[in-house]
Amino acid sequence: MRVFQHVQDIGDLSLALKEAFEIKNDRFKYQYLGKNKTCMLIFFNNSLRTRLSTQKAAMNLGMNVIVLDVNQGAWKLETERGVIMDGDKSEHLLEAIPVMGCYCDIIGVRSFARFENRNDDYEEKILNQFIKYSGRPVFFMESATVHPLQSFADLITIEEYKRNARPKVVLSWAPHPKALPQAVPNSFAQWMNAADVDFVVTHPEGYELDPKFVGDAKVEYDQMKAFEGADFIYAKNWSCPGVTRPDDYGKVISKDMSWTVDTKHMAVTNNAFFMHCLPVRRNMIVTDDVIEAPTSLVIPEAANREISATVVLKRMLESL
Ligand code: AN0
Ligand code: CP
Repeated sequence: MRVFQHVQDIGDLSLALKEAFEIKNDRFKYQYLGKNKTCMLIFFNNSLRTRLSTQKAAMNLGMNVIVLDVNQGAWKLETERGVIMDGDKSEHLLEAIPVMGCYCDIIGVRSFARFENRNDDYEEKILNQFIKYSGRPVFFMESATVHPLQSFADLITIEEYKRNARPKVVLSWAPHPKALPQAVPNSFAQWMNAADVDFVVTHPEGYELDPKFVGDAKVEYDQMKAFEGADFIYAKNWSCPGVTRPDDYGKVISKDMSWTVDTKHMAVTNNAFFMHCLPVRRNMIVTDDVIEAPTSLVIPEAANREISATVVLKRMLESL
């Protein structure tokens, strides 16, 4: 595997899940695979889980790890070609990327949507430059539009906890004070569409996800109706994707607190498990009661980030 961006990159999902459980049973099974190989993790944005779980995954495989927080200690980077660099940016991404590639075998990059221009975000301008100029396999650690390591961990979690062969999985928008990217819901929709689940998306009008990711998944605008009989509730805020309201791309267009997932919402489900990728704002996205209930999977979900990252790095090492 040279790029890990979309669900298709991991190939057959049942094989990927089989490999995930094999690694979960013995996470050091491939501890010699990465000997003398270096994994470089580049962060343009903050992270707790991705930073820690991906380092742990690399260590499980015997790799060396280098982590760079671009905004702390590196030169300020220009990303646009053709700019006269007489401002505060000392280095261009077009030199920085191949330089980074010199010191490692595999690169992971986190670079969120900037919300300046929808096309730039949805064309993955930054990550595509890493793919083109680093000379290394590149895995996405949340880009402008996708967060595949999260969705793979979510799929592993659903597989572990499901109580029937084809569970009903509901992706629900929930309120948040600041504009957040669409990467998590985009990827979650893409992975759920590929998995054997009954998938429903619910959000207020204007929050329609890009068809490239949501495909022909069922969209139900009545949140309570969507929750009926659900086996898994996956809550997440996202800002306006600009599909039905192009001028509002990246904006907060609703803060409707009636969408906060509380016990009243959970009562109409099939005793559903609650999921969220974290970090989560309590009593905005979900109430204390729901996130603290025994049916809350937020911690097992985070734990599975180590597993999804180990599978992805293993696949990349095998293709070096
Ligand atoms: C990010 C987001 O919503 O995409 C990261 C989630 C994994 N969340 C925040 O910035 C709070
Ligand atoms: N879920 C997730 O990716 O968390 P971080 O932003 O802390 O890495």
